[in-house]
Amino acid sequence: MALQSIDPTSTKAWKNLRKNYENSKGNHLRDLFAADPNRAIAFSLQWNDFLVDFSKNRITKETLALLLQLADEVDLKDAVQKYFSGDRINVTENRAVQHTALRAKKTATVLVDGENVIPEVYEVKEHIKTFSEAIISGKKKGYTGKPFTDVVNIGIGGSDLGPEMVIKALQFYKNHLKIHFISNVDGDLVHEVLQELNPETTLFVIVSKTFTTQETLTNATTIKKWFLKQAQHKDIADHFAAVSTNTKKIAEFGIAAENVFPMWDWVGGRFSLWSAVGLSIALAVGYDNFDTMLSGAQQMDEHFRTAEFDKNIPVVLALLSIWYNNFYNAETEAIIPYSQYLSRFSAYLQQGIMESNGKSVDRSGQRVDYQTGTIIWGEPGTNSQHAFFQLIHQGTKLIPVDFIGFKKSLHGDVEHHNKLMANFFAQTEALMNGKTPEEVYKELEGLKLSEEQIQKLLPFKVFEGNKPTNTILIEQLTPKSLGALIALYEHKIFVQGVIWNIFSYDQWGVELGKHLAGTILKDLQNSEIADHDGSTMRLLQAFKS
Ligand code: G6Q
Repeated sequence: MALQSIDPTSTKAWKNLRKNYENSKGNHLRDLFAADPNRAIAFSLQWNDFLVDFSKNRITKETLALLLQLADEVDLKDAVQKYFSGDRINVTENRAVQHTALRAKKTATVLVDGENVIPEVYEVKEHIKTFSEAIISGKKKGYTGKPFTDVVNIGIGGSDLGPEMVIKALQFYKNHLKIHFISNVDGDLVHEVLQELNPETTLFVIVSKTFTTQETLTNATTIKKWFLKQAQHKDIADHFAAVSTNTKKIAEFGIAAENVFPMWDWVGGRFSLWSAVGLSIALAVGYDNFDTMLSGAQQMDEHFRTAEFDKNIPVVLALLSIWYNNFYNAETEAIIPYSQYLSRFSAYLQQGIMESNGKSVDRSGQRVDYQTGTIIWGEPGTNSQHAFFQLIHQGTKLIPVDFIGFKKSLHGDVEHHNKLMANFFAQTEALMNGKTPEEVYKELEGLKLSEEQIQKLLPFKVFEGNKPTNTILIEQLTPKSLGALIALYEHKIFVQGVIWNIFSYDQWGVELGKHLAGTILKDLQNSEIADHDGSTMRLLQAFKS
């Protein structure tokens, strides 16, 4: 069954949230903390080894109660049930949304169109295991009898960003295989990567759910030609694997049947790293680590599915995001992990969040008259402190930030880790407290500046503070905690989509891009240019001249 269509702005909660916003927008977080010493306890959640502190948000208990009421009024409970039970909630593509089935326990039953998909999921997992173990151990060899040293993942968007992010995130757990990513159709990238490779010892994994994506097929074809300069056609069977729903096209490409990994149309590209799309992850860190990551996600699924909404991390974080997006008119959200391993995490979530919730038509087909999807951006701390944090501290825009940090580092260098985490805590504290004119005055007085100098400098050194942050403090970056962290944001996306009354699992904007280039490519290849607007015409002529 499809999700219900309820306009969130028609709910009682929405109207009361508006009032709550008007009454509370003048509050300063500093005062809220002074008024309630237990605020950090009331507004935090402990789940397994995750501590989520959301007390540094511009909310009162009443705000949170109203946000939770909003979730009830749009019947989030019903939506969650449909999300997990294989209903075709991706209505515009007429598909179920079952990436959670990919990490479900073997004993689970997940029905898609009346059929339990779990046995098939586990069959593919077994294939990922045997294949990756044979490559890692050197049992499976290249066409000249040498073990593999390099793996190239050829895919784009959802068939690239997830595996790339996770392999960076789990670098500590990596084995000897060097993993490369070719996504962009930019030939300079392909040729740069190929220069580093020896065809005798390289495995190519072509990942494309549809196996029709121009970028991926172009890159795969270029690579195949390069490979065949040294190897024979029959050697393709040892060196190429493919992940796709389109088995016919894979066969046409010449991939051996035993190297074909199926995918399902009930898994969206941006949620597919848990499937065989994550084959390069299993190759990089070993199947057991890949599977542990899945089990971390499964635990988060369980939490999301069963925890009461006021104790439910994805629900609470989604509601807070809606609070700023729809009441404070904040347009962007930053995600700042204090771990260099998570350097691609924000870019990965950028796709997940912006592709899913970047919609302006509601589930009844009407244009919405309220804001939906937030703009996501971010880079790891502490580097970002030395770059764009200035704007978060003193700019004119309100930017809620998620700070993600770990209690223990992986290499165990306590001195470094304490310095890293001192910055982590200091930033959220400073963003909240700011610096008052009185404090700045005292500071400048201490520097023995004249009264005139103090008055001149003072306005520039004041920090308003009151900048909202969530702190997600996790024990350590492990395959398990990473799996749970990714799943947390996946469910946050779902909750926001439900409340905004939009369809989160289609991506017509991406599909548009897949077709647009075709016409112009003809203009570039042919001598004649078809009719275009004046600007495009002039640019095409300049390009061809
Ligand atoms: C993801 C999107 C998109 C997709 C790529 C690659 O949710 O649909 O990013 O993953 O366009 O598509 P293929 O895997 O079909 O090549």
